[in-house]
Amino acid sequence: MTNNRLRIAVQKSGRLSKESHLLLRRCGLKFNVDERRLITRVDNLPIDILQVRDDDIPGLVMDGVVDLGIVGENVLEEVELERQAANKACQYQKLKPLDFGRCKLSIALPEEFDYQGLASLQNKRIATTYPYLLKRYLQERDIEFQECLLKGSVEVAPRAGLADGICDLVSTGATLEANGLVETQVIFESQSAIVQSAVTQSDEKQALIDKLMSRINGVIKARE
Ligand code: PRT
Ligand code: ZN
Repeated sequence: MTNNRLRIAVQKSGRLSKESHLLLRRCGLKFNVDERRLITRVDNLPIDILQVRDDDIPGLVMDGVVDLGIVGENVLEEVELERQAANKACQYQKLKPLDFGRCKLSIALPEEFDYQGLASLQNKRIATTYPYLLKRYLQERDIEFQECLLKGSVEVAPRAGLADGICDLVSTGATLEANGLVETQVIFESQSAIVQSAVTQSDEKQALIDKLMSRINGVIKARE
């Protein structure tokens, strides 16, 4: 299977989609997105844009299925830790943080929880979509915890009696507040980033990546 066109994976629909498309357009890429299609061809350069779930982007980059990906550092590091644990390829090169999609991954507890520092979390059950990042953080601090893995509705787990607290993404804090939760510990600060596969590129593809990155640097500089 050979492919001479550069492949970039971006989130299909979600918080990072619009900004990802905007950035690529500001770099001079001309394309029309059809959300129903997996692949969007760029009209004026040998580049294909792959539209996928954000969770799939790190793996596609690490397996060398795509050359570049735009994804949140939270998802990137979680998948990296997960693949490390499973002895799967987890190499990639972070080319640049992109200054959008900023958020924190934080531990939050019910208002009535008597929190006296991290030791209060010993053996508590914590609901999260990010078990590896949470485990790394708490293990480094000698705190044992019980897992409650949820891909959605994490913020309602304490009230539903499923967990003592949560570890979830926070931006404005409105979701925590609406659910009677208090942010007690930031464990990871995130923004989106553009990453490159570690699998050897052809010289032509590398030259195109270099050209794209110099344009991205220009776009970001102009914004500052
Ligand atoms: O369908 P797909 O799997 O691609 O999308 P998704 O639903 O998994 O992801 P999406 O679109 O919600 O988020 C994509 C990325 O945006 C995340 O991986 C982060 O890198 C980044 N991001 C930035 C956020 C937030 N801010 C954010 N606030 N992702 C999610 N949230 C959620 C959070 O989980 C919580 O439910 O928003 C809620 C909290 O927001 P506040 O403002 O109330 O604090
Ligand atoms: Zn997702």
